[in-house]
Amino acid sequence: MIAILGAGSLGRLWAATLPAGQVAFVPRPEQPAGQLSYRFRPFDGPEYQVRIPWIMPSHRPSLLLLTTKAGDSLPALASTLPVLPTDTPIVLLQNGLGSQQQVAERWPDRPVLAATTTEGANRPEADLTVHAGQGDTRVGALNAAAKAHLNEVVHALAESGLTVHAEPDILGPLWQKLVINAGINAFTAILNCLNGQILDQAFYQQWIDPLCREISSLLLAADQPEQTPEALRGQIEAIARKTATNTSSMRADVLAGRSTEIDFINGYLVGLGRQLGIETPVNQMLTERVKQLN
Ligand code: KPL
Repeated sequence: MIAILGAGSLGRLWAATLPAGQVAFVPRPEQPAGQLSYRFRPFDGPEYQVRIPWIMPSHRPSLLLLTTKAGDSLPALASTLPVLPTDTPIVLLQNGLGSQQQVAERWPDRPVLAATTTEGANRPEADLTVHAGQGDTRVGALNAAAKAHLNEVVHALAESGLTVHAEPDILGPLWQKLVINAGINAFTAILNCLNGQILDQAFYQQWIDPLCREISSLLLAADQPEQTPEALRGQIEAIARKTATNTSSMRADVLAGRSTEIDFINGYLVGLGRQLGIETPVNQMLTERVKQLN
C-alpha cells in the first residue's frame, strides 16, 4: 500500500492512477475518517469518480509519497513520521530545491528519496482533478539509507502507468526543473498571465537575460554541468511555449490566496548566491515582487 501525504493536484493524480486498493491518503489530524472522493479526468479518456481511503501511517505502507507544497514538507512530516515505521522509504515530490535537503538533514537515518515530474495536473474545480499533460517522473536517493530502496520505489510508482525512471543523481533533474520554474513561475504570477504569454511582455524581455546569467553562474558554482545563459533561456522558452495555455502553479497559488513556493525557487537561488558569493539581484527582485502579491 502506497501512502500519499498531500491531496493537491499531484497527490490526486498519483492516487487516481495507482491500482485501486494499493493506495491511500494519510489524513491530516483534523480529517474526518472514511475516504476522499473526487472526479478524475485522465489524459485520454472520460472522467470517472475516484474513492481513496485514508490510512494511518502506522499501518506499514510500502512507501510514503509526499506531495505537499515545498513549504509544508517539514511540518507535514514532523506530525506523520513519529508513527511511520523507520524503514519506510519517503519520496519527496516538491517543486524547487531546499525543502528536500531540509528533510534529509532532519531525518538522516530514514530512507529519503526525491522525485521530480513533468506530469501536468490541475484542479479546475475543487472536486475535479485533470491529468492535463503527460510527462515523466525521475526518482533518486537523497541519502545512503535510501539507495537500497530505489528500484522497489520506482517499480511501485510505475504501477500507476505513468512513466517513472530511476536516477543515479537526482540533483541534476531537480536543478533542471528549478531552472524552468525560476524562469517561468514568478513572471506568470507577477504579470498574472498564462505561461506562453510571458514571452511577449516587456517585463520578461527586460529581465530574462540577466536572470539567466545569474542562474548560469550559480549552476557552475554548485558543481552542476555548465550551461550558457543563452542555452538556459532557450530551455525556459521551449517549456513556456509547450505549456503556453497553462496557469503555472505559482500563479494558481496567488490567485487562490495560498502561499507560493517562491522561497524554494528564486528565493532558493538568492540564498545559494549568498552562500557562494554570487550576486543575484534579479532573483531577489522576483522573490520580493511575488511576496508582495500575497
Ligand atoms: O512546473 C511548472 C509549474 O507551473 O510549476 C511549469 C513547468 C511552469 C508548467 O506550468
